[in-house]
Amino acid sequence: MTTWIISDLHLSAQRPAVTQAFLHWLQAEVTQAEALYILGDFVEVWVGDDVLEDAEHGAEFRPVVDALSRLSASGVKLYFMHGNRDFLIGAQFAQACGLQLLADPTMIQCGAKRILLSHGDALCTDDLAYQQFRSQVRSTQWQQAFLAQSLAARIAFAGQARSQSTQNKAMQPVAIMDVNPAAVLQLMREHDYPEVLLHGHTHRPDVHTLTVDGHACQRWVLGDWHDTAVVCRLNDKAMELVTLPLLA
Ligand code: LP5
Ligand code: MN
Repeated sequence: MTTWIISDLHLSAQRPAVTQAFLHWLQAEVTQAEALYILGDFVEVWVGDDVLEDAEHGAEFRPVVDALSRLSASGVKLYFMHGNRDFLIGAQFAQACGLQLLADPTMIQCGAKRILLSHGDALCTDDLAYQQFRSQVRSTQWQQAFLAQSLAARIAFAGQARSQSTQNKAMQPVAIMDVNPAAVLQLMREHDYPEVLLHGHTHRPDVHTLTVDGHACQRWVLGDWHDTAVVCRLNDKAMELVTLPLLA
């Protein structure tokens, strides 16, 4: 049986073709699968699960929620890990979709292979401004205060945060926005040298080989869903990155 691992879809009403491609792919491939792991940045921005109940803003997510819920009910196991755009996805969204929320990182086992899953943003330790923002917005206190605000206010804050992030990224060297090699080694060490670390976030799909304290390891990086998507297909015999054509 096949397991699929995806990340960085950035689903939004601004790019309906990507949502359509995702829904089509679920139907064509994932209905036959054992499990689907979504490793964050599933949506472009998430400001709280009450969006689902909002007549204006919830409608765009309904087809996706319904499709995932049907898949889950049919027996496909669905897992979700937060990214830096959707760390506010909570129990209500997870329940509506039939998803199980995962901590970052989470280890899975495929045959003899141990695979450590992560979104990847926590590994970008050279990006000090981002790491400071991350520790602030991942705190329970900050999240409670943010979620207590009106939906309109949260959407406005998210818009400002997106503009500021786009400006910041344009000004800093691209190397800063990749994973830090020492942070990767440390994570592998802490998790007893899994054969594979698999993450998204950087949108730089590739397979890197490395040696950590004498252990042969690999770092697999998923791609985002833009003109194409780069996802991971996994079964007892093979693990591969697969490129999906998205836009006709
Ligand atoms: O996301 P991306 O690819 O542009 O860049 C990320 C890092 N940026 C972020 C910020 C998000 O894009 C913002 C949207 C998240 C919305 C979540 C819910 C609402 C929260 C509202 C918060 C107020 O993750 C970027 C990294 C890059 O990846 C590569 O790794 O470099 O990090 C930064 O740019 C660091 C900045 O410091 C982020 C600053 C955000 C500004 C927040 C204040 C705005 C609110 C103003 C209120 C008066
Ligand atoms: Mn990300």
